[in-house]
Amino acid sequence: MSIPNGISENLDVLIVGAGFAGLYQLQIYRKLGYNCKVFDSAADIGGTWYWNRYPGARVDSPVPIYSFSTEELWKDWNWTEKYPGWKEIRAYFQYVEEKLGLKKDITFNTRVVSAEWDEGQHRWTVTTDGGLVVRPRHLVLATGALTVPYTPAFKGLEKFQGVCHHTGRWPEEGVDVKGKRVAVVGTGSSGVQVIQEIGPEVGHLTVFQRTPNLCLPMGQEQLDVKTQTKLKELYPVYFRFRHQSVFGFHYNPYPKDYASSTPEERILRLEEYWAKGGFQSIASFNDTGLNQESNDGVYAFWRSKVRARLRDPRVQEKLAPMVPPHAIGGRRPSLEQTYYEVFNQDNVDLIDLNEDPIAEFTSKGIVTGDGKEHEFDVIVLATGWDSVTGAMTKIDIRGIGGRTVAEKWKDGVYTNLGMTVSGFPNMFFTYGPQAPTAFSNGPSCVEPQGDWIAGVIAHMKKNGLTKIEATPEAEQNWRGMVMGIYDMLLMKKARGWWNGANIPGKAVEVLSFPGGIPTYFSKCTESAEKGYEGFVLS
Ligand code: N01
Repeated sequence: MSIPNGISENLDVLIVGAGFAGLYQLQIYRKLGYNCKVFDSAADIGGTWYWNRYPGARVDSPVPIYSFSTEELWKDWNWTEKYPGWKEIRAYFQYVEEKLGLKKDITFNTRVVSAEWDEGQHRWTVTTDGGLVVRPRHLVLATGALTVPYTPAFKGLEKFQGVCHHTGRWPEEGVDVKGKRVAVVGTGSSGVQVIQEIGPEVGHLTVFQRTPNLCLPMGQEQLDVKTQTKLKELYPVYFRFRHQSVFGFHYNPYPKDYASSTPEERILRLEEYWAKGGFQSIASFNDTGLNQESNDGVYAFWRSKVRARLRDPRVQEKLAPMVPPHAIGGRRPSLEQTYYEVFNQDNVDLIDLNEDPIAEFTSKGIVTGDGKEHEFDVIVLATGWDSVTGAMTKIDIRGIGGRTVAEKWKDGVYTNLGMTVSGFPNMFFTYGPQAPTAFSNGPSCVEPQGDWIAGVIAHMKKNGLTKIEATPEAEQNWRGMVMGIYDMLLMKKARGWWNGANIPGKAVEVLSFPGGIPTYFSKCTESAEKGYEGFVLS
């Protein structure tokens, strides 16, 4: 395929992905005057917000934390909600486009299918599904952590004659569910949001749950321009604090142990933080993720709050069991507003897949283990993603010696600083494995990662260097540190997308850096200040 106008074959940088991470980097390289382009398989900018348009999809990090930190992009922009929905976030991306005019350097509807390292030229040869070939010096994968939808291999799935979509591929024009018989399979964040949104309008809803989601109150607020204008005086502080906060938010957990608090302190602190809403609801103590007794105490508090909202004792036990299904905070909690109330509706059934597994799909619906056929007009597959590594291993990326990333990571992930891989020179990635990713607000992670990557590339340009490669020793050390921290955490006993256990055959291990944003970026800065320690440059 011929190269479209404006794209030269020998790019300085090719970025894959036009979400927060890709756009942030594009504007940096533009300012540096580099020849940089972005490819994205979507038809527009927004990354995850282009694809996730299922009913109820909304962010669960509050604004302005969940936005670009650049003043030009927040000075005149106002949100209507503290946790905006997908339509408003997409409007925000269009506003970013109005301000920065990034689209002229982005090629849409273009999926990168392969990338091969050319050791002679110190360049990547990148090929797209449309046959376009470019040879960038540097390849930046801003492909996102939750990009490749996972649909379990349900028997007979293809036989279903009604409407059936994965949440991550919901049709742009929407699906009419009013008065319909609807099934939702999966109760992760996507499932919770769909259930809460469509519950009041469907004819009948059947929820297929395997593991209860230990949901937290969102604490949604409507925002007005006047309040935001005042708050904007503090925005620079908020954005700087993101990098001092463990999870990239505007707070840190209360700096006291549950274990060493008095019973009265425990209750007062738990109530105080619960009232704040968001993930902060369970940030009332700083040992919840480490100490089983503390975690059990916080769980018991959570359970009492949830049970108080549910009428049916059976449903109480299914959604908020006496025995915790896993440590609270050990899997990603969803933020909800009216999720639990939906289960008090007479037209809502909850099927526990541990008692009644899905046997097969039929033309009319789903047959469960007890032989009963449940008939549906619409089935929503909220069954998650091949997370964190999936978008990278899906591309046929061949490094030195022709080895692919997928082969290298088959039995476990190896990276240096969660942004580079030994054997794959001049390749960087953001919001991927062994970086804060799943344990961080997105923009808080991808902006400083983008700055770090741009810093490396600028250093190389300035010094006439054409190749950078992580050393295997640095990778071993990085992996050792990631696993060492994880070993101390209660979350290691939980199974889900945080550790790859949701995908059959995937190596089960923590996929994100669990040591917090400040530690992570201090390690990245340290490497840079020592002349990119852990890398070989030539
Ligand atoms: O995916 P998930 P998600 N049979 O993997 C079930 C972000 N996000 O798309 O828990 C039956 O969490 C599975 O069951 P179990 C956020 O970071 C953010 O919901 O494995 N069920 C689970 O219930 C989130 O954490 C927002 O037992 C099966 C569900 O499917 C991440 O994306 C909104 C099954 C998958 O849940 C992923 O969330 C949405 C099977 N064979 C998403 N296989 C915001 O609010 C899987 N399941 C910003």
